[in-house]
Amino acid sequence: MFKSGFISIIGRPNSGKSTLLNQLLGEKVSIVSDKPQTTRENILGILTLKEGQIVFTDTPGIHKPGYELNRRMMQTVYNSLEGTDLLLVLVDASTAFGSGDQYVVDLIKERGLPAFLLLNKIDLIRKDKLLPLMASYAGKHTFAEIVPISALERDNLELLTGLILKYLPEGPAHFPEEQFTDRHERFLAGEIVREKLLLNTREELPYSTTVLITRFDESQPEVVVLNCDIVVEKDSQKKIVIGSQGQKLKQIGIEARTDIETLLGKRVYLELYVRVKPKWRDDPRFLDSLL
Ligand SMILES: Nc1nc2c(ncn2[C@@H]2O[C@H](COP(=O)(O)OP(=O)(O)OP(=O)(O)O)[C@@H](O)[C@H]2O)c(=O)[nH]1
Ligand SMILES: [Mg+2]
Repeated sequence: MFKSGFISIIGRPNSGKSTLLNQLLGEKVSIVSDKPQTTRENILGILTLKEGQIVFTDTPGIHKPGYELNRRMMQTVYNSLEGTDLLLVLVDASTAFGSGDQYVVDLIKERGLPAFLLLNKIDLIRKDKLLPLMASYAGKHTFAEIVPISALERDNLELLTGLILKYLPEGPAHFPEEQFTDRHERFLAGEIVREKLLLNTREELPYSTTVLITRFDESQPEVVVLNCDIVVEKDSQKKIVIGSQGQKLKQIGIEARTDIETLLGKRVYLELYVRVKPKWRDDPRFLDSLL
């Protein structure tokens, strides 16, 4: 009996949702960083096994929206709950339960969807903390399963895949076997630049930058030519991204090019520009243009 279904991965920012998706697929479809609010759009990850096809949706971290960008990110999370067979709710087991986590629990209760609670990052906590933590979550909601995992170290991921298959209905594959995401290479290339930008910046910069691929030229046999705008909100931020003598931008470019070459399996010529667009996070037309 072949099974199939749609599964949303939800949780607070930084809980490890994108790391989990990449590890489950064995492919990098979603960028990861140590800064919260890394993922800004829903990204599908498709896992086809002999027993069935699991279509995961990686979603932005659930947070209180301050800007129009963040309101849209949250809307994206709510959209992902429609037509979902099962939720994977990630929590960071190494941080204390707070009001943000309560908000996530309330959201699940309200929607009434079957949900697994995944206690992630168990590599960071003492073994004897685990059982009390599982018991405390069991008291907050009737989760279908509570599974301790380490997405980073792949702990319990096979067990998790098995449990997911158990809960999925019988059904046909919705995507071809070799397809592992709904996103095209142009989007993934832009995300890679944004990931390197996040990894190389601090404080408010990760939140106030975005990336636009303005040219994706595959017409040459040997090399793909990419032009990319890094958008910031202020001149001072532009200076930081460029760095003294252009060092920071150069570093971001080198790191991004290497990963994009791996993605495309071709040499890449990548040109980065830094552009100031005041208040872009509250500009609906600009935000529309990012999609
Ligand atoms: N130690 C440890 N770190 C982890 C684990 N899973 C994820 N991380 C780290 O946690 C940070 C956040 O990971 P992401 O996968 O970007 O988290 P996310 O939930 O997708 O975050 P947003 O997209 O911002 O909502 C990164 O630094 C990861 O390397 C884990 O199992 N153990
Ligand atoms: Mg993410």
